[in-house]
Amino acid sequence: MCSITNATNFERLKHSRLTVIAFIFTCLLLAIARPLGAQAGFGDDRVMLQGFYYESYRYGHPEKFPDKGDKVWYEVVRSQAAAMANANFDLVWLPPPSYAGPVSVGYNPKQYFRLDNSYGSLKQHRAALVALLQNGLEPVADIVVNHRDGTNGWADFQNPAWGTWAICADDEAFRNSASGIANTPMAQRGVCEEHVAYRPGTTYAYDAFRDIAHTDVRVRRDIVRYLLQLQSLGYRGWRYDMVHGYGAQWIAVYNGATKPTFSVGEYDWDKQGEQRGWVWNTASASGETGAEHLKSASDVFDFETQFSLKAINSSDYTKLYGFGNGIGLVGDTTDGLPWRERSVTFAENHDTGYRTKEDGTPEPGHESDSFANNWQVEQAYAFLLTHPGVPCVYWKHYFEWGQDLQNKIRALINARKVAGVNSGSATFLQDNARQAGVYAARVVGTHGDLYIRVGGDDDQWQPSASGYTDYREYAEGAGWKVWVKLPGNPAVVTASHHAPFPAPQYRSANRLKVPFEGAALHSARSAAM
Ligand SMILES: [Ca+2]
Repeated sequence: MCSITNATNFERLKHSRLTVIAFIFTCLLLAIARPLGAQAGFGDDRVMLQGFYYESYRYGHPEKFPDKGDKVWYEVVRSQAAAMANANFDLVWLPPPSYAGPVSVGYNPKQYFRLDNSYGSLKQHRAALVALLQNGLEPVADIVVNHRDGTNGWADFQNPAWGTWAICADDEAFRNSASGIANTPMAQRGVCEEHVAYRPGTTYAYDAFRDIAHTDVRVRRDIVRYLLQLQSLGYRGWRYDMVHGYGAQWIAVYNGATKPTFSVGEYDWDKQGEQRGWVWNTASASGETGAEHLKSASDVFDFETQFSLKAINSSDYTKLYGFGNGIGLVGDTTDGLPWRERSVTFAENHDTGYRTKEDGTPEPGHESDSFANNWQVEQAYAFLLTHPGVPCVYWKHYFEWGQDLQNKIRALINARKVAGVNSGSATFLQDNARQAGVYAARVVGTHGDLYIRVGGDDDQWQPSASGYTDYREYAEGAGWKVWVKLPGNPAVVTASHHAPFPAPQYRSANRLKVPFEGAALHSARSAAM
Protein backbone atom coordinates (compact mmCIF):
# COMPACT_ATOMS: atom_id res chain seq x y z
CA MET A 1 0.00 0.00 0.00
CA CYS A 2 3.07 2.26 0.16
CA SER A 3 2.59 3.35 -3.40
CA ILE A 4 -0.84 4.74 -2.64
CA THR A 5 -1.41 8.26 -1.42
CA ASN A 6 -4.47 7.90 0.72
CA ALA A 7 -5.33 11.00 2.70
CA THR A 8 -7.67 9.20 5.09
CA ASN A 9 -5.16 6.53 5.95
CA PHE A 10 -2.42 9.09 6.31
CA GLU A 11 -4.46 11.17 8.78
CA ARG A 12 -5.02 8.09 10.87
CA LEU A 13 -1.36 7.10 10.75
CA LYS A 14 -0.17 10.59 11.67
CA HIS A 15 -1.49 10.15 15.19
CA SER A 16 0.53 7.07 15.94
CA ARG A 17 4.31 7.40 15.74
CA LEU A 18 4.75 3.69 16.23
CA THR A 19 2.39 2.96 13.39
CA VAL A 20 4.22 5.45 11.20
CA ILE A 21 7.54 3.75 11.98
CA ALA A 22 5.99 0.36 11.27
CA PHE A 23 4.55 1.74 8.04
CA ILE A 24 7.93 3.12 6.94
CA PHE A 25 9.60 -0.15 7.91
CA THR A 26 7.07 -2.09 5.86
CA CYS A 27 7.69 0.23 2.92
CA LEU A 28 11.44 -0.33 3.22
CA LEU A 29 10.91 -4.07 3.35
CA LEU A 30 8.70 -3.90 0.29
CA ALA A 31 11.28 -1.73 -1.48
CA ILE A 32 14.00 -4.26 -0.72
CA ALA A 33 11.81 -7.22 -1.57
CA ARG A 34 10.66 -5.64 -4.84
CA PRO A 35 12.06 -7.65 -7.71
CA LEU A 36 14.71 -5.86 -9.75
CA GLY A 37 12.42 -6.33 -12.71
CA ALA A 38 12.17 -8.84 -15.48
CA GLN A 39 15.59 -10.13 -14.59
CA ALA A 40 14.65 -11.02 -11.06
CA GLY A 41 11.18 -12.26 -10.56
CA PHE A 42 7.49 -11.97 -11.22
CA GLY A 43 4.81 -9.39 -10.55
CA ASP A 44 6.38 -6.54 -12.53
CA ASP A 45 4.09 -3.60 -11.78
CA ARG A 46 5.70 -1.15 -14.19
CA VAL A 47 4.14 0.57 -17.21
CA MET A 48 6.29 1.43 -20.23
CA LEU A 49 6.14 4.32 -22.66
CA GLN A 50 7.61 3.85 -26.13
CA GLY A 51 9.46 7.17 -26.10
CA PHE A 52 9.60 7.65 -29.87
CA TYR A 53 7.95 6.71 -33.15
CA TYR A 54 9.24 6.02 -36.62
CA GLU A 55 9.60 9.66 -37.71
CA SER A 56 11.26 10.89 -34.49
CA TYR A 57 14.74 10.88 -36.05
CA ARG A 58 13.60 13.69 -38.40
CA TYR A 59 13.24 16.20 -35.55
CA GLY A 60 15.98 18.82 -35.36
CA HIS A 61 17.08 18.44 -38.99
CA PRO A 62 15.26 21.46 -40.46
CA GLU A 63 17.40 21.51 -43.60
CA LYS A 64 15.87 18.16 -44.56
CA PHE A 65 12.60 18.02 -42.60
CA PRO A 66 11.41 21.62 -42.03
CA ASP A 67 8.00 20.45 -40.75
CA LYS A 68 9.65 18.72 -37.75
CA GLY A 69 11.25 21.90 -36.39
CA ASP A 70 14.77 22.49 -35.10
CA LYS A 71 14.54 20.66 -31.76
CA VAL A 72 16.16 17.19 -31.82
CA TRP A 73 14.28 14.23 -30.33
CA TYR A 74 16.41 13.91 -27.18
CA GLU A 75 15.44 17.52 -26.42
CA VAL A 76 11.76 16.62 -26.95
CA VAL A 77 12.14 13.68 -24.54
CA ARG A 78 13.92 15.82 -21.95
CA SER A 79 11.23 18.49 -22.09
CA GLN A 80 8.48 15.87 -21.55
CA ALA A 81 10.12 13.98 -18.66
CA ALA A 82 7.97 15.66 -16.00
CA ALA A 83 4.82 14.95 -18.05
CA MET A 84 5.79 11.26 -18.24
CA ALA A 85 6.23 11.15 -14.47
CA ASN A 86 2.87 12.87 -14.08
CA ALA A 87 1.30 10.09 -16.15
CA ASN A 88 3.00 7.60 -13.80
CA PHE A 89 4.99 5.78 -16.46
CA ASP A 90 7.93 3.77 -15.12
CA LEU A 91 9.96 2.64 -18.14
CA VAL A 92 10.77 4.73 -21.22
CA TRP A 93 11.98 2.86 -24.29
CA LEU A 94 14.20 5.15 -26.35
CA PRO A 95 15.42 4.67 -29.95
CA PRO A 96 18.70 2.92 -30.88
CA PRO A 97 21.46 4.85 -29.06
CA SER A 98 24.39 4.37 -31.44
CA TYR A 99 25.64 6.33 -34.41
CA ALA A 100 24.05 5.05 -37.63
CA GLY A 101 24.86 7.84 -40.07
CA PRO A 102 23.85 11.52 -40.11
CA VAL A 103 20.09 10.93 -40.64
CA SER A 104 18.82 7.47 -39.67
CA VAL A 105 16.18 5.75 -37.52
CA GLY A 106 19.14 3.87 -36.06
CA TYR A 107 18.46 0.21 -36.84
CA ASN A 108 21.66 0.10 -38.93
CA PRO A 109 24.23 0.76 -36.17
CA LYS A 110 27.61 1.75 -37.59
CA GLN A 111 29.65 2.61 -34.47
CA TYR A 112 28.28 1.02 -31.30
CA PHE A 113 30.51 3.02 -28.93
CA ARG A 114 29.58 6.38 -30.48
CA LEU A 115 26.44 7.64 -28.72
CA ASP A 116 25.52 10.70 -30.76
CA ASN A 117 23.03 10.07 -33.54
CA SER A 118 20.05 11.50 -35.44
CA TYR A 119 18.23 12.00 -32.14
CA GLY A 120 20.88 14.39 -30.79
CA SER A 121 24.42 14.91 -29.57
CA LEU A 122 26.01 12.85 -26.80
CA LYS A 123 25.39 15.77 -24.44
CA GLN A 124 21.69 15.96 -25.39
CA HIS A 125 21.45 12.17 -25.12
CA ARG A 126 22.88 12.24 -21.60
CA ALA A 127 20.68 15.20 -20.59
CA ALA A 128 17.54 13.35 -21.70
CA LEU A 129 18.51 10.29 -19.63
CA VAL A 130 19.35 12.36 -16.55
CA ALA A 131 15.99 14.16 -16.82
CA LEU A 132 14.18 10.81 -16.97
CA LEU A 133 16.12 9.44 -13.97
CA GLN A 134 15.46 12.61 -11.97
CA ASN A 135 11.75 12.12 -12.67
CA GLY A 136 11.76 8.53 -11.42
CA LEU A 137 11.70 7.02 -14.92
CA GLU A 138 13.91 4.14 -16.09
CA PRO A 139 15.40 4.58 -19.59
CA VAL A 140 15.39 1.45 -21.75
CA ALA A 141 17.89 1.29 -24.66
CA ASP A 142 17.08 -0.27 -28.04
CA ILE A 143 19.89 -2.81 -28.50
CA VAL A 144 20.50 -3.61 -32.17
CA VAL A 145 23.12 -6.37 -32.09
CA ASN A 146 21.64 -8.88 -34.51
CA HIS A 147 23.34 -7.00 -37.32
CA ARG A 148 25.68 -4.13 -37.98
CA ASP A 149 26.42 -1.60 -40.74
CA GLY A 150 29.91 -0.60 -41.94
CA THR A 151 31.31 2.89 -41.40
CA ASN A 152 31.37 3.79 -45.09
CA GLY A 153 30.91 0.46 -46.82
CA TRP A 154 29.49 -2.97 -46.09
CA ALA A 155 31.89 -4.25 -43.47
CA ASP A 156 34.48 -1.62 -42.50
CA PHE A 157 33.71 -1.82 -38.79
CA GLN A 158 35.15 0.82 -36.49
CA ASN A 159 34.55 1.60 -32.83
CA PRO A 160 34.73 -1.24 -32.04
CA ALA A 161 36.99 -2.41 -34.87
CA TRP A 162 35.90 -5.86 -35.99
CA GLY A 163 37.13 -8.00 -38.87
CA THR A 164 35.34 -10.50 -41.06
CA TRP A 165 35.58 -12.92 -38.10
CA ALA A 166 32.61 -11.01 -36.62
CA ILE A 167 30.33 -11.69 -39.63
CA CYS A 168 28.29 -14.85 -40.04
CA ALA A 169 29.86 -17.12 -42.67
CA ASP A 170 26.74 -17.23 -44.85
CA ASP A 171 26.15 -13.45 -44.91
CA GLU A 172 25.34 -12.13 -48.40
CA ALA A 173 28.37 -9.84 -48.22
CA PHE A 174 30.62 -12.85 -48.79
CA ARG A 175 28.82 -13.51 -52.08
CA ASN A 176 28.51 -9.93 -53.39
CA SER A 177 31.51 -8.38 -55.12
CA ALA A 178 30.32 -4.88 -54.14
CA SER A 179 30.92 -5.64 -50.45
CA GLY A 180 34.70 -5.61 -50.62
CA ILE A 181 34.87 -8.88 -48.66
CA ALA A 182 33.52 -11.33 -51.25
CA ASN A 183 35.12 -14.77 -51.21
CA THR A 184 36.80 -14.28 -47.84
CA PRO A 185 38.15 -17.73 -46.89
CA MET A 186 35.82 -19.67 -44.58
CA ALA A 187 38.45 -19.76 -41.84
CA GLN A 188 38.35 -15.93 -41.66
CA ARG A 189 34.56 -15.72 -41.30
CA GLY A 190 32.40 -15.93 -38.16
CA VAL A 191 30.49 -19.08 -37.23
CA CYS A 192 26.65 -19.02 -37.46
CA GLU A 193 23.70 -19.14 -38.16
CA GLU A 194 23.08 -21.22 -35.09
CA HIS A 195 20.80 -24.20 -34.61
CA VAL A 196 18.55 -23.57 -31.62
CA ALA A 197 16.04 -25.92 -30.05
CA TYR A 198 13.10 -23.49 -30.12
CA ARG A 199 13.24 -22.66 -33.86
CA PRO A 200 13.19 -24.89 -36.94
CA GLY A 201 16.36 -24.67 -39.04
CA THR A 202 18.76 -21.97 -37.95
CA THR A 203 18.48 -18.50 -36.44
CA TYR A 204 17.27 -15.82 -38.84
CA ALA A 205 19.65 -14.33 -41.43
CA TYR A 206 18.94 -10.66 -42.26
CA ASP A 207 19.86 -9.57 -45.76
CA ALA A 208 20.02 -5.82 -45.20
CA PHE A 209 23.13 -5.63 -42.99
CA ARG A 210 25.91 -7.88 -41.69
CA ASP A 211 24.71 -10.64 -39.37
CA ILE A 212 26.91 -10.63 -36.30
CA ALA A 213 28.60 -13.80 -34.98
CA HIS A 214 27.66 -13.92 -31.30
CA THR A 215 29.45 -17.25 -31.19
CA ASP A 216 32.74 -15.28 -31.13
CA VAL A 217 33.87 -14.29 -27.63
CA ARG A 218 35.42 -11.06 -28.97
CA VAL A 219 31.99 -9.98 -30.21
CA ARG A 220 30.39 -10.83 -26.89
CA ARG A 221 33.05 -8.97 -24.93
CA ASP A 222 32.48 -5.81 -26.96
CA ILE A 223 28.71 -6.11 -26.66
CA VAL A 224 29.02 -6.37 -22.88
CA ARG A 225 31.37 -3.37 -22.93
CA TYR A 226 28.76 -1.49 -24.99
CA LEU A 227 25.96 -2.36 -22.55
CA LEU A 228 28.09 -1.23 -19.60
CA GLN A 229 28.80 2.04 -21.42
CA LEU A 230 25.05 2.54 -21.93
CA GLN A 231 24.40 1.83 -18.24
CA SER A 232 26.96 4.46 -17.29
CA LEU A 233 25.13 6.94 -19.55
CA GLY A 234 21.92 6.26 -17.60
CA TYR A 235 20.11 3.35 -19.25
CA ARG A 236 18.68 0.72 -16.90
CA GLY A 237 16.95 -1.73 -19.24
CA TRP A 238 17.34 -3.36 -22.65
CA ARG A 239 14.94 -3.76 -25.57
CA TYR A 240 16.68 -6.25 -27.88
CA ASP A 241 15.94 -5.86 -31.57
CA MET A 242 15.31 -8.83 -33.92
CA VAL A 243 16.22 -11.55 -31.43
CA HIS A 244 15.26 -14.44 -33.74
CA GLY A 245 18.59 -13.71 -35.46
CA TYR A 246 20.86 -15.12 -32.74
CA GLY A 247 20.72 -17.66 -29.96
CA ALA A 248 18.73 -16.91 -26.80
CA GLN A 249 21.65 -18.20 -24.75
CA TRP A 250 23.58 -15.04 -25.68
CA ILE A 251 20.81 -12.88 -24.20
CA ALA A 252 21.31 -14.92 -21.02
CA VAL A 253 25.02 -14.01 -21.16
CA TYR A 254 24.41 -10.28 -21.80
CA ASN A 255 21.73 -9.97 -19.14
CA GLY A 256 23.72 -12.08 -16.70
CA ALA A 257 26.74 -9.81 -17.16
CA THR A 258 24.89 -6.46 -17.02
CA LYS A 259 21.88 -7.20 -14.78
CA PRO A 260 19.39 -4.79 -16.38
CA THR A 261 16.27 -3.98 -14.33
CA PHE A 262 14.19 -4.79 -17.43
CA SER A 263 14.69 -6.83 -20.60
CA VAL A 264 12.41 -7.44 -23.57
CA GLY A 265 13.06 -8.96 -26.99
CA GLU A 266 11.44 -8.45 -30.38
CA TYR A 267 11.04 -12.00 -31.70
CA ASP A 268 9.44 -13.00 -35.02
CA TRP A 269 6.00 -11.41 -34.62
CA ASP A 270 3.59 -14.25 -35.37
CA LYS A 271 5.50 -17.15 -33.78
CA GLN A 272 4.15 -17.36 -30.25
CA GLY A 273 5.42 -20.91 -29.72
CA GLU A 274 8.97 -19.94 -30.66
CA GLN A 275 8.65 -16.83 -28.51
CA ARG A 276 8.01 -19.08 -25.50
CA GLY A 277 11.07 -21.16 -26.35
CA TRP A 278 13.19 -18.04 -26.77
CA VAL A 279 12.04 -16.62 -23.43
CA TRP A 280 12.77 -19.92 -21.69
CA ASN A 281 16.32 -19.99 -23.05
CA THR A 282 17.12 -16.40 -22.04
CA ALA A 283 17.04 -17.25 -18.31
CA SER A 284 20.28 -15.97 -16.81
CA ALA A 285 20.06 -18.04 -13.61
CA SER A 286 20.89 -21.71 -14.06
CA GLY A 287 19.45 -24.72 -12.30
CA GLU A 288 15.90 -23.45 -11.81
CA THR A 289 12.98 -25.48 -13.11
CA GLY A 290 9.33 -24.79 -13.90
CA ALA A 291 8.01 -21.29 -13.22
CA GLU A 292 11.12 -20.46 -11.15
CA HIS A 293 13.18 -20.77 -14.31
CA LEU A 294 11.16 -17.96 -15.94
CA LYS A 295 12.01 -15.52 -13.14
CA SER A 296 15.42 -14.65 -14.60
CA ALA A 297 14.26 -14.79 -18.23
CA SER A 298 13.69 -11.87 -20.59
CA ASP A 299 10.24 -10.57 -21.53
CA VAL A 300 9.13 -10.72 -25.15
CA PHE A 301 6.77 -8.45 -27.11
CA ASP A 302 3.30 -10.00 -27.23
CA PHE A 303 2.38 -9.40 -30.87
CA GLU A 304 -0.43 -11.93 -30.70
CA THR A 305 -2.28 -9.73 -28.21
CA GLN A 306 -1.94 -6.78 -30.59
CA PHE A 307 -3.26 -8.89 -33.51
CA SER A 308 -6.19 -10.29 -31.50
CA LEU A 309 -7.08 -6.96 -29.96
CA LYS A 310 -8.06 -5.66 -33.41
CA ALA A 311 -11.35 -7.52 -32.88
CA ILE A 312 -12.28 -4.32 -31.06
CA ASN A 313 -12.32 -2.45 -34.37
CA SER A 314 -15.31 -4.49 -35.53
CA SER A 315 -16.89 -4.49 -32.04
CA ASP A 316 -16.34 -8.24 -31.92
CA TYR A 317 -15.85 -8.24 -28.16
CA THR A 318 -16.49 -11.91 -27.51
CA LYS A 319 -13.24 -12.67 -29.39
CA LEU A 320 -11.35 -11.10 -26.46
CA TYR A 321 -12.23 -14.18 -24.40
CA GLY A 322 -9.96 -16.26 -26.64
CA PHE A 323 -10.22 -19.92 -25.71
CA GLY A 324 -11.51 -19.02 -22.28
CA ASN A 325 -8.30 -17.59 -20.87
CA GLY A 326 -7.96 -14.34 -22.79
CA ILE A 327 -5.75 -13.54 -25.77
CA GLY A 328 -2.08 -13.56 -26.78
CA LEU A 329 0.91 -14.56 -24.69
CA VAL A 330 -0.82 -13.10 -21.61
CA GLY A 331 -3.49 -15.78 -22.02
CA ASP A 332 -0.97 -18.57 -22.70
CA THR A 333 -0.59 -21.28 -20.05
CA THR A 334 1.40 -23.82 -22.12
CA ASP A 335 3.22 -26.32 -19.85
CA GLY A 336 1.35 -24.79 -16.92
CA LEU A 337 3.71 -21.81 -16.95
CA PRO A 338 2.75 -18.15 -16.35
CA TRP A 339 3.86 -16.75 -19.72
CA ARG A 340 1.95 -13.56 -18.96
CA GLU A 341 4.79 -12.70 -16.54
CA ARG A 342 7.16 -12.39 -19.50
CA SER A 343 4.80 -10.60 -21.86
CA VAL A 344 5.01 -6.95 -22.97
CA THR A 345 1.74 -5.82 -24.54
CA PHE A 346 1.12 -2.84 -26.82
CA ALA A 347 -1.40 -1.35 -29.26
CA GLU A 348 1.09 0.11 -31.75
CA ASN A 349 4.84 0.55 -32.25
CA HIS A 350 7.20 2.23 -34.71
CA ASP A 351 6.96 -0.76 -37.08
CA THR A 352 3.15 -1.04 -37.13
CA GLY A 353 0.43 1.37 -38.20
CA TYR A 354 0.76 4.61 -40.13
CA ARG A 355 4.24 5.77 -41.04
CA THR A 356 5.79 7.85 -43.77
CA LYS A 357 8.68 7.92 -46.18
CA GLU A 358 11.04 10.88 -45.99
CA ASP A 359 8.97 12.72 -48.62
CA GLY A 360 5.99 12.56 -46.26
CA THR A 361 3.88 10.06 -48.22
CA PRO A 362 2.76 6.83 -46.51
CA GLU A 363 5.04 3.82 -46.73
CA PRO A 364 3.44 0.88 -48.56
CA GLY A 365 1.68 -1.30 -45.97
CA HIS A 366 1.63 1.60 -43.49
CA GLU A 367 -1.30 3.62 -44.82
CA SER A 368 -3.38 3.43 -41.65
CA ASP A 369 -3.11 2.94 -37.89
CA SER A 370 -3.95 -0.35 -36.19
CA PHE A 371 -6.50 1.48 -34.00
CA ALA A 372 -8.18 4.70 -35.07
CA ASN A 373 -8.09 7.79 -32.87
CA ASN A 374 -11.54 7.26 -31.45
CA TRP A 375 -13.24 4.54 -29.37
CA GLN A 376 -10.95 1.96 -30.99
CA VAL A 377 -7.70 3.18 -29.43
CA GLU A 378 -9.51 3.97 -26.15
CA GLN A 379 -10.85 0.44 -25.88
CA ALA A 380 -7.45 -1.03 -26.82
CA TYR A 381 -5.82 0.80 -23.90
CA ALA A 382 -8.71 0.05 -21.56
CA PHE A 383 -7.93 -3.62 -22.20
CA LEU A 384 -4.09 -3.46 -22.17
CA LEU A 385 -3.69 -1.24 -19.12
CA THR A 386 -5.97 -3.39 -16.98
CA HIS A 387 -4.53 -6.78 -17.90
CA PRO A 388 -1.41 -8.78 -17.00
CA GLY A 389 1.90 -8.39 -18.84
CA VAL A 390 3.84 -5.13 -18.89
CA PRO A 391 1.78 -2.70 -21.00
CA CYS A 392 3.59 -0.30 -23.33
CA VAL A 393 1.91 2.95 -24.41
CA TYR A 394 2.90 4.47 -27.76
CA TRP A 395 4.29 8.03 -27.74
CA LYS A 396 1.87 9.31 -30.39
CA HIS A 397 -1.13 8.02 -28.47
CA TYR A 398 -0.13 9.73 -25.24
CA PHE A 399 1.42 12.97 -26.51
CA GLU A 400 -0.05 13.62 -29.96
CA TRP A 401 -3.58 12.25 -30.17
CA GLY A 402 -5.27 14.85 -27.96
CA GLN A 403 -5.96 15.78 -24.37
CA ASP A 404 -9.02 13.56 -24.02
CA LEU A 405 -7.14 10.36 -24.88
CA GLN A 406 -4.23 11.46 -22.68
CA ASN A 407 -6.57 11.94 -19.71
CA LYS A 408 -8.11 8.52 -20.26
CA ILE A 409 -4.75 6.75 -20.51
CA ARG A 410 -3.62 8.50 -17.32
CA ALA A 411 -6.79 7.44 -15.49
CA LEU A 412 -6.27 3.83 -16.65
CA ILE A 413 -2.64 3.79 -15.44
CA ASN A 414 -3.83 5.17 -12.11
CA ALA A 415 -6.51 2.48 -11.77
CA ARG A 416 -3.89 -0.20 -12.56
CA LYS A 417 -1.49 1.09 -9.92
CA VAL A 418 -4.09 1.73 -7.24
CA ALA A 419 -5.40 -1.83 -7.61
CA GLY A 420 -1.83 -3.20 -7.85
CA VAL A 421 -2.41 -4.97 -11.16
CA ASN A 422 0.91 -6.32 -12.47
CA SER A 423 2.46 -8.65 -15.06
CA GLY A 424 1.24 -11.76 -13.23
CA SER A 425 -2.27 -10.71 -12.20
CA ALA A 426 -4.92 -13.41 -12.43
CA THR A 427 -7.93 -12.62 -14.61
CA PHE A 428 -11.42 -14.00 -14.17
CA LEU A 429 -13.49 -13.65 -17.33
CA GLN A 430 -17.18 -12.89 -16.85
CA ASP A 431 -19.46 -15.34 -18.64
CA ASN A 432 -22.57 -13.23 -18.06
CA ALA A 433 -20.92 -10.36 -19.96
CA ARG A 434 -20.00 -12.72 -22.78
CA GLN A 435 -23.63 -13.74 -23.07
CA ALA A 436 -24.49 -10.05 -23.35
CA GLY A 437 -22.01 -9.65 -26.24
CA VAL A 438 -19.39 -7.59 -24.37
CA TYR A 439 -16.06 -8.32 -22.67
CA ALA A 440 -15.65 -8.11 -18.90
CA ALA A 441 -13.11 -9.39 -16.40
CA ARG A 442 -12.14 -9.21 -12.75
CA VAL A 443 -8.39 -8.68 -12.49
CA VAL A 444 -6.69 -9.40 -9.18
CA GLY A 445 -4.18 -6.78 -8.00
CA THR A 446 -1.93 -6.76 -4.94
CA HIS A 447 -4.00 -3.98 -3.35
CA GLY A 448 -7.48 -4.85 -4.55
CA ASP A 449 -9.65 -5.99 -7.43
CA LEU A 450 -10.08 -4.23 -10.75
CA TYR A 451 -13.15 -4.71 -12.95
CA ILE A 452 -13.16 -3.87 -16.65
CA ARG A 453 -15.83 -3.87 -19.32
CA VAL A 454 -15.02 -3.34 -23.00
CA GLY A 455 -18.00 -2.77 -25.30
CA GLY A 456 -21.57 -1.77 -24.55
CA ASP A 457 -22.70 0.07 -21.43
CA ASP A 458 -23.66 -0.62 -17.82
CA ASP A 459 -26.84 -2.36 -18.99
CA GLN A 460 -24.71 -5.09 -20.59
CA TRP A 461 -22.38 -5.48 -17.63
CA GLN A 462 -21.23 -3.76 -14.48
CA PRO A 463 -19.59 -5.41 -11.45
CA SER A 464 -22.86 -5.71 -9.55
CA ALA A 465 -24.14 -7.97 -12.33
CA SER A 466 -21.65 -10.57 -11.06
CA GLY A 467 -22.45 -9.87 -7.42
CA TYR A 468 -19.42 -7.67 -6.67
CA THR A 469 -19.93 -4.87 -4.16
CA ASP A 470 -18.10 -1.91 -2.59
CA TYR A 471 -16.13 -0.68 -5.60
CA ARG A 472 -15.50 2.75 -7.14
CA GLU A 473 -15.51 3.95 -10.72
CA TYR A 474 -11.96 4.90 -11.82
CA ALA A 475 -12.04 5.47 -15.56
CA GLU A 476 -14.50 5.44 -18.42
CA GLY A 477 -14.76 6.26 -22.09
CA ALA A 478 -16.50 5.34 -25.31
CA GLY A 479 -17.93 1.87 -24.65
CA TRP A 480 -15.69 0.93 -21.69
CA LYS A 481 -15.46 1.40 -17.95
CA VAL A 482 -13.06 0.46 -15.13
CA TRP A 483 -13.83 0.05 -11.43
CA VAL A 484 -11.55 -0.68 -8.45
CA LYS A 485 -12.43 -2.36 -5.18
CA LEU A 486 -10.09 -1.65 -2.23
CA PRO A 487 -10.26 -2.82 1.39
CA GLY A 488 -12.45 -0.37 3.33
CA ASN A 489 -13.83 1.08 0.08
CA PRO A 490 -12.02 4.48 0.24
CA ALA A 491 -12.84 7.36 -2.11
CA VAL A 492 -10.91 7.38 -5.41
CA VAL A 493 -7.18 7.62 -4.67
CA THR A 494 -4.14 8.66 -6.70
CA ALA A 495 -1.10 6.39 -6.92
CA SER A 496 2.20 8.09 -6.10
CA HIS A 497 5.11 8.14 -8.51
CA HIS A 498 8.50 6.49 -8.16
CA ALA A 499 11.29 8.46 -6.43
CA PRO A 500 14.22 9.74 -8.55
CA PHE A 501 16.94 7.33 -9.63
CA PRO A 502 20.61 8.31 -9.27
CA ALA A 503 22.46 9.33 -12.46
CA PRO A 504 25.62 7.23 -12.76
CA GLN A 505 29.06 8.51 -13.77
CA TYR A 506 29.45 8.30 -17.55
CA ARG A 507 32.35 6.24 -18.88
CA SER A 508 33.28 5.95 -22.54
CA ALA A 509 33.73 2.42 -23.86
CA ASN A 510 37.53 2.58 -24.06
CA ARG A 511 37.66 3.46 -20.36
CA LEU A 512 35.57 0.45 -19.40
CA LYS A 513 37.18 -2.77 -18.36
CA VAL A 514 35.11 -5.86 -18.98
CA PRO A 515 36.06 -7.75 -15.84
CA PHE A 516 34.79 -11.12 -16.93
CA GLU A 517 37.01 -12.33 -19.68
CA GLY A 518 36.27 -15.95 -18.91
CA ALA A 519 33.23 -17.95 -17.91
CA ALA A 520 30.71 -15.08 -17.72
CA LEU A 521 31.05 -14.44 -21.44
CA HIS A 522 30.31 -18.06 -22.21
CA SER A 523 26.87 -19.54 -22.05
CA ALA A 524 26.54 -21.67 -18.93
CA ARG A 525 23.95 -23.90 -20.51
CA SER A 526 23.08 -25.48 -23.80
CA ALA A 527 20.09 -24.05 -25.61
CA ALA A 528 18.01 -27.18 -25.06
CA MET A 529 14.56 -26.54 -23.62
CA1 LIG B 1 23.03 -10.29 -43.45
